[in-house]
Amino acid sequence: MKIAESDLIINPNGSIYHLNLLPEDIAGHVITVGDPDRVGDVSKYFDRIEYKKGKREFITHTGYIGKKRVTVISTGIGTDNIDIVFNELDALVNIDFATREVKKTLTSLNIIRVGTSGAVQADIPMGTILASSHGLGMDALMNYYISNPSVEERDLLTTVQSHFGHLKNINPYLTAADDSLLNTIGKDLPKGITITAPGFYAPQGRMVRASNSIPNFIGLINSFSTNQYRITNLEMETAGIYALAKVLGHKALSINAILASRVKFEFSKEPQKIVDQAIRLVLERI
Ligand code: R1P
Repeated sequence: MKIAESDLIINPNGSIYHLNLLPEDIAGHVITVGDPDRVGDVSKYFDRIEYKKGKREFITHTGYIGKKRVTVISTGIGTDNIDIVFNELDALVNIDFATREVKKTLTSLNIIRVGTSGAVQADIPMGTILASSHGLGMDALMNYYISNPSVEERDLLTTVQSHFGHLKNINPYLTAADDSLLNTIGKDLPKGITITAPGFYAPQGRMVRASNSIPNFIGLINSFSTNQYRITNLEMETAGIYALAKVLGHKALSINAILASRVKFEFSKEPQKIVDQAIRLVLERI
């Protein structure tokens, strides 16, 4: 079935609408970062940079580490941007732009987020590099897609929901990391459920001047635990990445550089160093 020109917008030069990329521009290994400036912090470790492209907050460098071709792309902040980046990355590899039809043989990308995050558990110090075992979304993205959670994902979400109780109109969703990436790139890293918020301030329990509608949100989050899992950290993309990757048939893992402790009320004095350690760890293991 032909995908409409209004649904999949291709620029006059054959590139996809927001990312400004051609199908051949994408490598099988894709690193996503939030901050456009972090793209160069990753690609400076490439042995060779093939090209640099960009539009809006979506900056892309593709190059080689040895013989491995790697793409690094910035998503900007939030799961609304993850919607754009993941649909367009998928279209670049799985839709024939000439016929506007889904290809017969689908490609599954390995997608690794290297992002920053705040810990919600006292025993996770700043400087920790943490792999998200699951993404728990408090945003609305997955209200718009049909997903097919596993029994384990459904059960864990039910347990989370009964812990949280009724939170206004929030409809959480939960997706596991890709097992093979979690057990290779994330093998020896601390792991936990990453909670993804649709904002930085009240949606992450911060109080500056406005009054928050959920009292002691961090306490509610960090008091959740099962025999196997607890919520370890907060950020703004992981749940959308895990859920959309699964819907579209890609593998995803989120690696978090812990820059803040939300329970000790601290922020790192050396954020760049911690992010650099996370970048180098991922590039060595990819
Ligand atoms: C908020 O400051 C941003 O930082 C975190 C959050 O997920 C959000 O995108 O990640 P990045 O540093 O990867 O952007």
